[in-house]
Amino acid sequence: MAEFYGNFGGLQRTCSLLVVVCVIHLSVVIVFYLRNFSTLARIPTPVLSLQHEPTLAPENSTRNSSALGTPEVDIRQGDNQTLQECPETPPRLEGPLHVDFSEPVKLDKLLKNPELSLGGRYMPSECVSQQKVAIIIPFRDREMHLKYWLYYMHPILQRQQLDYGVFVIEQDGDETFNRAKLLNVGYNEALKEYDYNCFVFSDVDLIPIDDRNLYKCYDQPRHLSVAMDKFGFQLPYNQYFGGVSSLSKEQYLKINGFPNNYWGWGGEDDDVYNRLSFRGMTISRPDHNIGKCKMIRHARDKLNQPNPQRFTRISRTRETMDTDGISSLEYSVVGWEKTRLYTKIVVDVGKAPHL
Ligand code: UDH
Ligand code: MN
Repeated sequence: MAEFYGNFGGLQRTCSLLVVVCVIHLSVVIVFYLRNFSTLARIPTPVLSLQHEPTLAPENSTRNSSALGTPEVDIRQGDNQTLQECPETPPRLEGPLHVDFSEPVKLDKLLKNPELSLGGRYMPSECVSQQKVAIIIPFRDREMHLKYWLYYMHPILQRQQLDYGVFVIEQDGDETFNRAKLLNVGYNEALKEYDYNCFVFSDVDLIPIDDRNLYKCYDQPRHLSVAMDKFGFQLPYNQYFGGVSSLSKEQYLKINGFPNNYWGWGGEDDDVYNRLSFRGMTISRPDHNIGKCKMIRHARDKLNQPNPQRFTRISRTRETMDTDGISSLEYSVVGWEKTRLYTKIVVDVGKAPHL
């Protein structure tokens, strides 16, 4: 009997110990849960803020708080490191740049840049970008131009603290070139990769010569290449929207994307301009000095002769825009290539219908 009570006492002690351990465990779990919950609740939601045109605020001006007055943080870097939203004016911009196409350039240093990841992806490690920017380049047989573009643009885009990816959309085959359709393909393919909310459409041969020309989206569609050297650093005409432009996802969808039926050179950018104005939007542009850019000199490509239909097509944008665009886009992907500097997607976009 004594032995039984002795054993019973031992059992009671073990049980009490077990209960104490359980209570401690539960408390630790609850404390951890509450801590994580309050951290998660502070992660900024990835919405595109297009409310403010950036003003050239003094350098190093930072936006430390969100609209609610609480600091915006990201726990991407680990438990102890929190990140602020990137400032409206990136602090490391240099202003006017030296851009020269007479000397060949080497990409070896860029290719070793540990901050670039496969597919030409970058996000600043020092802050959380306000937008996710897909840069779309229509492309065929311009390897040398692409090399210059990558050489000059990656450092600029990084100084601009953008969360970006570079998509080179190459038209396969020998049919007439179709720039706007390639841009639609780029929009569609980029969204399969990441939750992009801003799209910059750039010719492969255009480089800004001032890094204050931010490759991001604004509260109105943005024309970025406003003062090209080939037009004597002037806008050729007020409605000009060619070269480099940016549209938020919302702005792009509002116009049903770009037209798919402009084969050959010219007119597609004017069609896009018409679409924007028919949907009540206006064009946002950088200051003339900041918007200066250089185009690599080149001859007209053999398979991109001026499109004789362009004038009639431009005059019919209002009737065609709802049925011709991202809603009617058809193509097939022929191949892929991902390097540290870009994602290249080779596509069959079909051919111009014979008249
Ligand atoms: N593009 C290609 N491959 C082509 C055609 C066009 O990659 O075969 C892309 C490229 O991104 C290019 C863009 O489409 O930058 C626009 O085409 P473009 O550069 O030919 O257009 P741009 O208005 O040139 O610059 C017009 C011809 C200039 C001839 C001047 C002769 N003095
Ligand atoms: Mn060109």
